[in-house]
Amino acid sequence: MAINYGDCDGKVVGKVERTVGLIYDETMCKHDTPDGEDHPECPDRIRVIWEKLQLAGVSQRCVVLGSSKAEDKHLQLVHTKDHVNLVKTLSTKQKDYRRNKIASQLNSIYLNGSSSEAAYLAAGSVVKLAEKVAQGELDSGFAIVRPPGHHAETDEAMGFCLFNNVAVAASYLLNERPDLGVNKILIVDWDVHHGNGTQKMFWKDPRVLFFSVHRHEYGSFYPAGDDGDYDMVGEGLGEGFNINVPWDQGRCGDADYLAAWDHILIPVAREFNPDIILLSAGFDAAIGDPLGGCRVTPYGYSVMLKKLMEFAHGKIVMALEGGYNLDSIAKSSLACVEVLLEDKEIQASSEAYPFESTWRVIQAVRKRLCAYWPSLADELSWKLINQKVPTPIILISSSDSETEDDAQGLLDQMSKLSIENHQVDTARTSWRADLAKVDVWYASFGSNMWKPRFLCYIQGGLVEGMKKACVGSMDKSPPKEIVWKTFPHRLFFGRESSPSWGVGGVGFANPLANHNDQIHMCLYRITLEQFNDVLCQENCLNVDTDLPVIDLAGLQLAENKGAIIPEAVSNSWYGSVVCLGKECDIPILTMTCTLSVFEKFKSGEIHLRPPAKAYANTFIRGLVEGGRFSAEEAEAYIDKAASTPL
Ligand code: X5A
Ligand code: ZN
Repeated sequence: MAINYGDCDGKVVGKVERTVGLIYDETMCKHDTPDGEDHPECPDRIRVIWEKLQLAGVSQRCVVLGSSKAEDKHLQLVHTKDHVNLVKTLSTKQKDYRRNKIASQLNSIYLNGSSSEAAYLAAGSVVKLAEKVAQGELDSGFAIVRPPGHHAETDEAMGFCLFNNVAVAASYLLNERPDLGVNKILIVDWDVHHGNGTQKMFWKDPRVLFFSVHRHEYGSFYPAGDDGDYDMVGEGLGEGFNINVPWDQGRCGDADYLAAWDHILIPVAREFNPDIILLSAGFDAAIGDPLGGCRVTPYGYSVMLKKLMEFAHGKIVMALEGGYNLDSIAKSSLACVEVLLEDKEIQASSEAYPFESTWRVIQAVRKRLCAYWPSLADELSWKLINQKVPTPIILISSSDSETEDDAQGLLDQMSKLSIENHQVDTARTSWRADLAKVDVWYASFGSNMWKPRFLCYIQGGLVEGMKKACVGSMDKSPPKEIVWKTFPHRLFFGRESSPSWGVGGVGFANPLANHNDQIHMCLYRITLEQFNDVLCQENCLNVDTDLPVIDLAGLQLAENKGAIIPEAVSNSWYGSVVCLGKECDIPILTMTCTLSVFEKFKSGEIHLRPPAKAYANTFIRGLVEGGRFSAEEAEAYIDKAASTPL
């Protein structure tokens, strides 16, 4: 350890600077999109971090190490031979089209001639750093690597990740280096996405305590599904050694993350007493991140890291995962390395308090895990969770959006805004109560005509053929009545693919009536609250919104005008709510594309396309079970709609 002496009130005080390793290699910047297209996971991510550390004079105080290629036998500790070979043979000699084909069969992956080399360097560098920290040559370190790793599964690349860098390093220490005496590893994953790959790799392994805090939103946030939920606690000997903190909304910030630290992670880490900590350090929960929609500040990251330094004698290996706002990730990284160097006194406290939903999640996690970790057993005090909430609400889209918000701009906004949180909270709960009192007919004309599929939107879940589970409505009561009706609108199929059904068109109705056409619809009597939740799910929006997409005034307007385009869905696939009339004095609503999008279908600017097989099957089942059609008639109806030009 290097010791700096500073002068303080005439007395000489010793300040210990810890030995911090950094790994950065420009070669990892060569992994890029094959066609030069923009992508959030871009080469500049690691460049800006490295430049920031240099400019701040911080890298100069660290031990800078060269990168190193992972060995196949180490990769195979967590990956299959086939997967390692696949990545290995993405060599420069192969033609782009072959790589593009491989990439297109994977979820959120691009590949070029340098991807293989970068992936080997990313994994190898984390292994190297972990080894040096474990053996005491370094106190801690940061591997500034890409591609990231935590989504990579044993046998599959996904979510911008090729090899699971952190998992390879953990497995290397445990299985290949008994001499280093690492028997227990805590992996902390603060990337905004769930570390699905890492979770699975150590699912039954009590030597690895995996902790991931991430946006989950009932399974709708990437990587989607139930894996990231808090009841996924591990199995067999590993039961209790997997901890997920699944946020059910975006916008979480320092206060929310620190509450998860103070009331889950830190007490558990104290009980587990790790020999080393590996940190899946994605910075996409940072304020201003275009994918994350959360608001963690560099200060927040530095406190979270500082709190981890009380364990394992401060042996912490940070590995970069996600993080897509270049400015945010550079600042957050700098704040973290400064903490590793131990030259930052952290005392500033945040003004904000956690969201109510944050306490709900934390309490659920504690309850689920207290059998394994006694320190989680106590009920949190009423006083703690009912602290006044002075955090201003910023009305920005917090979804997986492509817009890049300037972090400083947001901070400025935050300090100016002073909307009382409880006003919004009240609005949020009361719109549901109000709209739950009003019934509408939801007229479905696609796969929703099959009741079990429609029920996914009410009760959550999925039916055969669907690629992704639905969240369901907040009100899970089934429809009160079902009737079938025929309307004078055109049915057609278009767009390339859908999240639910994969490649193939999905059904639309022309927004305007046309007396030459007929569309068969299944009408479900549900509440206007449920209709809102269906509308959100059809448009890939979060159902847990502060305001309804269509309120009573909107319903009135739709009845009067025949159709409305609610602001929140105006740019989505089903951007138009059409009123088809009334049945028993209850308005009949359907959702379809807007008129302007319909014009684009007509002109060919947006493609018509026959439905995906699984989608068409569901559609047919609905029509047949509705009792009006034979399977042949249903098929003919679809074929005609799919083959007749608009
Ligand atoms: C490492 C990471 C995110 C993938 C998002 C895909 N991956 N939509 O942040
Ligand atoms: Zn991420």
